[in-house]
Amino acid sequence: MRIVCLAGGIGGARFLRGLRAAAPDAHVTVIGNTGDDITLFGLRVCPDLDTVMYTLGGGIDEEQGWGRAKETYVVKEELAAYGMQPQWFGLGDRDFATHIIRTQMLNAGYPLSQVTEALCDRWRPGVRLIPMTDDPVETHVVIEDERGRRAIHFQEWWVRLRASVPAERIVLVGADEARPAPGVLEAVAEADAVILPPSNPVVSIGTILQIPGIRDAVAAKTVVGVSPIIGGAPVRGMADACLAAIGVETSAQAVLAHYGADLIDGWLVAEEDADVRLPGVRVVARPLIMHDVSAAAEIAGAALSLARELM
Ligand code: GDP
Ligand code: FO1
Ligand code: CA
Ligand code: CA
Repeated sequence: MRIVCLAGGIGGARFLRGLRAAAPDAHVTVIGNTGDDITLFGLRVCPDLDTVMYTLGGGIDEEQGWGRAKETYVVKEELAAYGMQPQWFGLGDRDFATHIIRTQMLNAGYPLSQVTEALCDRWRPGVRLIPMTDDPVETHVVIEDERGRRAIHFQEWWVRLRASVPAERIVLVGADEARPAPGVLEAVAEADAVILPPSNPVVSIGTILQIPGIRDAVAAKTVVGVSPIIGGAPVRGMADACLAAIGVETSAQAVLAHYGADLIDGWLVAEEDADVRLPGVRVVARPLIMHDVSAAAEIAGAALSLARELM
């Protein structure tokens, strides 16, 4: 079976690890979010691609959900000692190596998709990981504070401000001119089904769907989504602050309606959300907390069964 998944960071990566366990023989292509990407100290950092790569490759910090296991922060401390800004983003020593290689390859002219493939040669994630686009895009957030109305990088809003200042708008800068990376539309066209893991509906899945051509290609397939919202709240993170910015209530029902029946064929919700309905969509309730790999595998197995039923 050929499956395409769209993925953000933690929610996407943990689901994918479950999917690999539930369907070891499936051919899985992951289209990764690059809207979170940021240039720091001259280095290009791709948090969501790296979270998927490290999680599936066995290098992730399991508790934190991002960054490397057994990480140290000597370079960060030394940069801070020089007064280098920003200091609110925690790049670890092991992680730095990834960004150095990525930046060197990008500067040499390789597209991000080839760079990602090269990095995955080491991590062997067991899936094909492709960035949604090779073109430079970045998610920016319009806020209003004592300094007035301004747009800041998504990471500054998420990490420095912890999404505590309401987002007036969330904009994927560069989206209109961006093209899907080589292989993205081909993988979707060849897929038996597309699965949307429980990634952030706005700044992960929503971002990927904004790259021209991706949403239409995905909607033409059998699509099963897993709700990242359980009982009216995100399982972790601040997805509620992102949903508020686009005027969508934080509920499994509202996220499904936001995606729409033109996109989604099957929707997995938690048992407390079993009353969710949308004409044209088959809704199935299951335990949806990814406590560990086997719980994630159960969820992925349920998503696959639903996809097979709807194919
Ligand atoms: P990020 O890029 O690291 O923020 O990760 P994603 O966008 O891939 O996923 C974030 C979303 O995952 C959040 O909205 C969470 O609610 C959701 N999430 C995290 N863990 C779980 C879980 O165990 N079950 C479900 N259903 N959703 C989860
Ligand atoms: N998240 C934080 O909350 N604080 C950090 O200092 C931080 C550093 C970081 C470094 C590399 C990386 O790949 C991810 C990192 N994250 C950090 C997570 C990440 O920036 C965000 O959670 C996501 O981009 C939101 O999806
Ligand atoms: Ca993300
Ligand atoms: Ca469809």
